[in-house]
Amino acid sequence: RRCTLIGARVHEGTGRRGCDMGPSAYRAAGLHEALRDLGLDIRDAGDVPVVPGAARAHPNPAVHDLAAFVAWTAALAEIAYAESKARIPILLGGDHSLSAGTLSGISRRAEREGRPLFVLWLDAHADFHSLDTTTSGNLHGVPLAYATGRPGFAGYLPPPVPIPPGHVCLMGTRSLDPAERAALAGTDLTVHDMRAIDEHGVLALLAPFLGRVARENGRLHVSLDVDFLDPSIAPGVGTTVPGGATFREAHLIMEMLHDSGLVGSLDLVELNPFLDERGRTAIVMADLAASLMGRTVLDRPTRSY
Ligand code: DIR
Ligand code: MN
Ligand code: MN
Ligand code: MN
Repeated sequence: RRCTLIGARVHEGTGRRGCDMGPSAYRAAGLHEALRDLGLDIRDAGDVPVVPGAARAHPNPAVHDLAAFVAWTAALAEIAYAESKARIPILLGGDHSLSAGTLSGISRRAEREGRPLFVLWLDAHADFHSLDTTTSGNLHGVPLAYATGRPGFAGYLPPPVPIPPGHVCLMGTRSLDPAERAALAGTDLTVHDMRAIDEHGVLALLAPFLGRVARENGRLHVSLDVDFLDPSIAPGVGTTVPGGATFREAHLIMEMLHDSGLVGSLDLVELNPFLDERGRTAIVMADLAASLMGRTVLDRPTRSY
């Protein structure tokens, strides 16, 4: 299998500085070497150069750094589309606003392949605001709404090939704003909140979704936000929320994803090295990526769900 690491030093989508150091931290944590040691053909494309255009205003006064968001989305959509033709792009963030770009590029690729695109969103949050509903104005809170074609982006970003909300599965959810909760209620997105993980475990929740992606010959995109994890194991993120996934819950998800053979692209987002403790969050995230790409303790027969 072949993958490409793509650094996306976007930080404008959050309220705190430091996410722009994410790609360097993953490299320092040995992500490239860990994947190479799995026998993967791995290429580092370096950091995508993006220069935001002139500032853009929005009727919602909370919205900030819209010009940066527009520029990053366009640039990352291009590279995600190109790199997903024959390789697995791994986006090294950078805040979660970058996923608006990844998902645009990958959904265009999936359409071109004639395959349905499915998305697994591992996050404490739903990132389901539109430009009109965000109250923080932090655009890391909007990428999933944009990619699923919700209204509220016209005139600012090009319309993406919309991902059907029914093809999206959220896991780890534990912080929703009222407008997101209302918007989610009107869709058929699958939301497995932390309570569902407590009650059923990740295996029982994830297996049916992977089974469906396999049956429909889908392409799967995984977006892993650092705050999916419990802050006790992953402190290096600007929006920690208590009660997150454990180390083993997260690894089991990655191991199942590897076994499924379905993952075609991956975002590692929201790492803030400035808030991290001696790189430990970067190392946890790099280890999770290695699990997803096939690192195991024992060899097991490939499993289908
Ligand atoms: C909140 C927080 N829903 C917002 N979102 C975060 O600002 O829109 N997403 N932290 O990762
Ligand atoms: Mn997020
Ligand atoms: Mn989050
Ligand atoms: Mn369908």
